[in-house]
Amino acid sequence: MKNKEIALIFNTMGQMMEVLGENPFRVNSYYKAARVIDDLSEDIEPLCKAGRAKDVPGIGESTAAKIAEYCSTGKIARYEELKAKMPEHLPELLRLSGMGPKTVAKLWKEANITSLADLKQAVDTDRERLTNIAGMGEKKVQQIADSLKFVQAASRHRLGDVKWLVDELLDNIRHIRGVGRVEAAGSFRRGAETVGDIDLLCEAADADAPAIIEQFTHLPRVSRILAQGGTKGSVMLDQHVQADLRAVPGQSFGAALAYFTGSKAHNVHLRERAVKLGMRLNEYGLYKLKSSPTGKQISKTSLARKRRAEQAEGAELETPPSELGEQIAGADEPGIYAALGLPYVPPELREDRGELDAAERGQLPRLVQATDVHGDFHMHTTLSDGRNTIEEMINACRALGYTAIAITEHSRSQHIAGGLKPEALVPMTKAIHKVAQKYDDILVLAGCEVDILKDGSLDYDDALLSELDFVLASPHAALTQTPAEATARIIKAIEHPLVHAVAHITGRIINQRPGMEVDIDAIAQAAARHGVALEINADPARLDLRDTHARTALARGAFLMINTDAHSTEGLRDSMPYGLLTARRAWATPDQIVNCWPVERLRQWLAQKRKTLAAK
Ligand code: DGT
Ligand code: CA
Ligand code: CA
Ligand code: ZN
Repeated sequence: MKNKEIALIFNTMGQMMEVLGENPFRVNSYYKAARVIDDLSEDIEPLCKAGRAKDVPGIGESTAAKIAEYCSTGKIARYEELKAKMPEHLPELLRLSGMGPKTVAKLWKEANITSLADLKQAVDTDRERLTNIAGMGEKKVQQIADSLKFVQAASRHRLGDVKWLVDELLDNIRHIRGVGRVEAAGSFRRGAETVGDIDLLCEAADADAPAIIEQFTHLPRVSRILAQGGTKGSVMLDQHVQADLRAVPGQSFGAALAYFTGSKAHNVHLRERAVKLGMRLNEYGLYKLKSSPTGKQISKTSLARKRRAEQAEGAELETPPSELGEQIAGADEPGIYAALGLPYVPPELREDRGELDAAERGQLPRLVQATDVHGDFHMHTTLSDGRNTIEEMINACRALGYTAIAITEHSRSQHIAGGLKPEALVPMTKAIHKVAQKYDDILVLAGCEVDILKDGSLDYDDALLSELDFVLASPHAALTQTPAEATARIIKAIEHPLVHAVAHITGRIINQRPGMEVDIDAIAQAAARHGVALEINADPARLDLRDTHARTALARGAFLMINTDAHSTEGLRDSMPYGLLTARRAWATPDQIVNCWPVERLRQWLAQKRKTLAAK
């Protein structure tokens, strides 16, 4: 779905027009279009193709035409025009919080500051240049300095924000002549919650590589070529994300994929293992070392010297080190692990967190996978702030093959999110059960996402909570507590006899707010003791518990739940993969995840706290 990216472009165009001092009325029509597109639950692209985009309130003929232009060509001429009217990097400044278009215009016109780099330099070395600008005092400059720091710290991209971009690039590359296998590597492939840049790999004959790289550097989304060689291209995309493509021959594809998937620390240990076995591993393949003329193998020190020399010239070697000996693996990844005497290590585990030792001992976990998931226990409907009805959500879950779900509306304190007043709770339960009765292939729990208040108490009283089939407790406000306060707050909720699970424990939003710091070990122990499940929130902006927290939770014997927190039927489907990646990065097996349990086991677990449900 391109809604988000299109909305972002319209918003940026509005800002650029404002920087250029264009007619405020026209500027506002761009902002309005951006909001409408962002809020639209339908996919704008097919709507546009069917000529119906202009029927959406807030989208006029000319906006619809621009959307159509974008969908068919990947560009909007008006946007390109605006870009041409200002310094290339000026729009970067708009990403700073508290930096409106008017300030950007002043920085540009009055102080000749045209990029984040210029601004940083002025903040660091020449603040007078800024305070000389009309209406810009010391306080404003300090504010700019602070938000500059945050933007720099948040220069990594959320996995969910780049996924569509990676998919599109892979598809583009797959269609270039001479390309064989294509994969994304790097932190993206490892399923990390954020990625620094996108690493792509394609299989190609040496002779085809330069033309492939040439086409890659001229893809429609490329805003700038950072580097271009015969086998490697590096570009900046319109979305301010860097992407690198390397073309490698088939017999090296697996070795290159392993190398560029990383992590660096995992690679280092894998290479050490190769050396111990008298082999040599690099991005071209796995080689059995040749004996030197004296009959001895190439010494470790000469290998180390060679490796240092390679690192000095960067990760890219122009010629394979054929003098090393016979290549024994490298065409595919499993072949490399096998030749090193190891089972295949899934990319999500390659963080140097003990995976090679576990592999060697034959103790890698049987990681949870998409087909293991039969449920989702955190979702909202039109009863609070969701976009779809109870029935639509149930049917979307049935279409996903789920056998158990929970509908969990917000509680009283979340009035902006449509939190339910106490008297609305029992009618809600009845409404959910009434719809659920129609379907005997799915267990639908009438639940609630009850706020954990500041002091750890819950937002409804016990009598009311005991009317529900399922209680999910989560913190939403007062997220700046100290670690001790936050930990005590969460543990108090875990100890509450009516709570089944605790959701998004820290309340963080990646790149937006840090959330609470908690003692995850203490929380995990409490959860294990009370049979309370801890949620991995699958929303790619949250992923809270994060991977390392989730792993601690499992180590302490707590169960996990992967929940989408969906506010629409699309959310059910689109978010789950990110929660799964996080669970895999936590080494989770299906047995440890409530979503994967047979309905009988789920009922038993719920019944520990709700004897009535077992009887139903
Ligand atoms: P990122 O982009 O910061 O999210 O993290 P990665 O893991 O994608 O790192 P990146 O893009 O710098 O490099 C991709 C992979 O290439 C990395 O995971 C391991 C490999 N790699 C890159 N440079 C080196 C190096 O100097 N030595 C070794 N052993 N591996 C490297
Ligand atoms: Ca990367
Ligand atoms: Ca990279
Ligand atoms: Zn929620």
